[in-house]
Amino acid sequence: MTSTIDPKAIGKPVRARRHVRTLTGYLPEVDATGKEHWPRGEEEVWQAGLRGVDQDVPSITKSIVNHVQTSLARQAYNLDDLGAYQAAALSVRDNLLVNWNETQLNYTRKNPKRAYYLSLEFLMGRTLDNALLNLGLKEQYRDGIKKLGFSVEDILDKERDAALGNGGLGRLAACYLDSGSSTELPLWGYGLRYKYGIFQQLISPEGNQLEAPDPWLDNQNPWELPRLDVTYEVRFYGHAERLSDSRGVWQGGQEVLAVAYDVMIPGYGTKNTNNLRLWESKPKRGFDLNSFNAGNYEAAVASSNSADAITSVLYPNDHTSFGKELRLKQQYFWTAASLADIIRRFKQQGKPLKELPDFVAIQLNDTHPTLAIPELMRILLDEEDLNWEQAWSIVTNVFFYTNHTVLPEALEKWPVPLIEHVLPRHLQIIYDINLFFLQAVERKFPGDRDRLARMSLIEEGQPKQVRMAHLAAIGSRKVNGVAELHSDLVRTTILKDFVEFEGSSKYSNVTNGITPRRWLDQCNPELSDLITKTLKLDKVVWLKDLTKLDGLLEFTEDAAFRKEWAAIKQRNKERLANYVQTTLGLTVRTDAMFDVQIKRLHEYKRQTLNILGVIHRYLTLKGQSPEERKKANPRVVFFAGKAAPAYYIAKLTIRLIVNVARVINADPDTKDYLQLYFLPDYSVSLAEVLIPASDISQHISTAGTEASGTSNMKFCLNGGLLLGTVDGANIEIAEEVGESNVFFFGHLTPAVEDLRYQHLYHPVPLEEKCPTLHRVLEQVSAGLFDDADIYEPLLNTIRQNDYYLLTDDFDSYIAALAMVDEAYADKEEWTKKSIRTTAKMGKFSSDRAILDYAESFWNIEPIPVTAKK
Ligand code: NBG
Repeated sequence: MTSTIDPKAIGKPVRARRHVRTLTGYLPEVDATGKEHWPRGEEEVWQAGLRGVDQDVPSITKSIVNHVQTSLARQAYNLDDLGAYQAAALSVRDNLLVNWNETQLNYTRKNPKRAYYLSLEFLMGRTLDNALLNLGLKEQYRDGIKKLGFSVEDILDKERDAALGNGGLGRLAACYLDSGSSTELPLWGYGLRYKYGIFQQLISPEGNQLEAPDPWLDNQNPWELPRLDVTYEVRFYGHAERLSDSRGVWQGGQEVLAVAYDVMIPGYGTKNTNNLRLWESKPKRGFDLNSFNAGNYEAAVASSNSADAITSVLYPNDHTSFGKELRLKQQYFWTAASLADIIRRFKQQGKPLKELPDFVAIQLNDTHPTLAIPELMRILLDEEDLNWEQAWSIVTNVFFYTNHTVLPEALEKWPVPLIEHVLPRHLQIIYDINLFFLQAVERKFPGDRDRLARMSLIEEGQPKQVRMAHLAAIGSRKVNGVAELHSDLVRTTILKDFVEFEGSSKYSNVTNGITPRRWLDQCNPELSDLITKTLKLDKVVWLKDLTKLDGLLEFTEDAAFRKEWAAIKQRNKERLANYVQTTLGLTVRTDAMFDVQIKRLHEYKRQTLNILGVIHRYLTLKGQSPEERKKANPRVVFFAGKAAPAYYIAKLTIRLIVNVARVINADPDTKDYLQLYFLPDYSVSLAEVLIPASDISQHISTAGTEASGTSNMKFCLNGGLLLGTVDGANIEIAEEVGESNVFFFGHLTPAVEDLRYQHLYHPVPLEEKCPTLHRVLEQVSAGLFDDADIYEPLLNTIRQNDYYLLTDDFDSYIAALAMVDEAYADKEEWTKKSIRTTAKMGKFSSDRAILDYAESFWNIEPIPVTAKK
């Protein structure tokens, strides 16, 4: 034997890679009689070694101690809360994996059609509490952890949020995964394992938002299972050539490795545990050895760095489209790896590819995964040798596309030269799709050139751009919006031509939903218990069929019940006040109405309207005598939310809120009647404290701009009332709970275009149009809250143009706030409204929404693992 290394062999696998049976998707082999035979060793010995889900306190504490001792290599005397959290989490994970394995094996055996949810964002929040709830082990862990000398609350608090998302779109994806497992659907998620999630928001002394990285993986992440053997190679750049019959080849460029990390998604009240597979990028080879040998160390590590960069950060942008190469690479990396994995799983069954749509449905969450369409075409044409018609027919029966916004600035477009550079073969395919598509349009609407230009996948200009929403629409079997109004707007505005061409049945609606497990039972346990007691139902029953909440209606007239209901709200307010005290050192009064607006900062969401309303209230109070003031309804106003780091106006709004808070909270004349807080670093966990504490919450977007909203559902489910515009899911909430239980104001969607036209062509000076708002702006300009000039750019968006219609809606907004005050004065009636609101939220469970997708789109069915618990 010689120890000399052959340089040519460096970096090459020792032997050709063979497909080994280490992946999921295999079944035991059967003998001639059809009986499964044990693959190796003594079956009894194996069986004795296999574990089930721990059920009793002694097994649980044993497992936790075991993890302290082995996984953490610590002892009782050097274990802190974080260590206890980690050990408890690892023991929970063991249980999840037992169910996960069983679920996956069951799917393999039954081989059903499966659905895959492709989302660039999954805003999961914390896992431990949810996993315990879904496993039905909350009480056992509470007892066990106590016996080990820790408190479950302290331990839960040690977990960091998995914040792999920006806002509603990412949180919706997380709710859908929970519901997919809870309804026992064979549904997997595919996403990216960002090393850094959404930034941490800090507020400087001047009130500016500062962004710090979120290194959420700094501590070991117990909720993922690295699958270092599940890897795919993903190519970028290089060159593409066309062959005959629409086929092509793509070679050269850079190859990057995608490595799978699996996150277990337990269902509630079932063993079904689905998978969220997140990809991490890795250099295919750590070093480019040629450069390394030539002494060029920097070039050698450069490609490794660029490969690692792909999954290093979540883009913190929200409702913007931006032509960044790295973002395009993220999108392709993720869709290519996910498709490769899906096709591998399908092919393992030995079925012909034309049957793919019978076994696979892929949901595109917004346009971010649209490259999956040309990528599947590439695989089918170039690798599987299908012809164009065969390939296109498969593609258009596999994909489904959900649109989440009609805002023009958020509709993704990619410059043609960029796609050509990064994905040359895909650009050819996109051009081919476009040609065939436009030829068909031309046949239906001969000579209508404007229509062809409007519908083309390619927008003319310098540079030309690929319109991803058009590609997603024509490449999918169904397209939907996320609330009735929004779906109507999709059909009548951004995709109108497509509806005319393809017919309206392809374009439908699935109103969003939220998981009542996290958004009621976990965040508001007292209310959940009261509901269980009152409905006289097992908790599992109503948490899995939320329409059962309807049964609360008959208790609205029950004074004792109302008292309990109101007392819980009060304790939730105290819990929030306590949070503010411990985190910010500020004392919040809890005998006032809690008024909350929490969401990403964006002009269309109109936090500015809210803060200007607060200033108006402040000025009004200041102008009153102490006697008059005593009649005021005391209010505490909370804001929380992040602004995209480059969104100047949104950041200025934060600054204004923070500085108004500083002045108002220090004013002895008014501070008993009005307090204002901006809570930094909004997150899922913070939402879980804020939402149950709200008396009223604000959802006040310009009509027609908020596709759905999902926090509106969360507040209402927790008995908070809604103050909003006639927009998104607010409308459906009002339909359910009754208009007398919500507070609506503002212009309606059909009026918006005309108002904008008036602003541009027939402007009326603000002092005439809306003197109340004029007075507020004057005070801000005069420097009442900060340096006089700072806010001018923000105020000018209102004075000039006013695209989001603050000047049109301000007066009715103030009137609506007054109605809220008046209604709140009658506490009994308010509590009735609160009960009625919760009672009518059944429609908004994400279980309903996911079943809707399963039945009307994906055509998949529940595949229960075994009998329910
Ligand atoms: C957001 C909408 C919300 C909606 C969520 C989830 C995007 C692009 N859209 O109104 O603005 O609730 O999606 O559907 O993030």
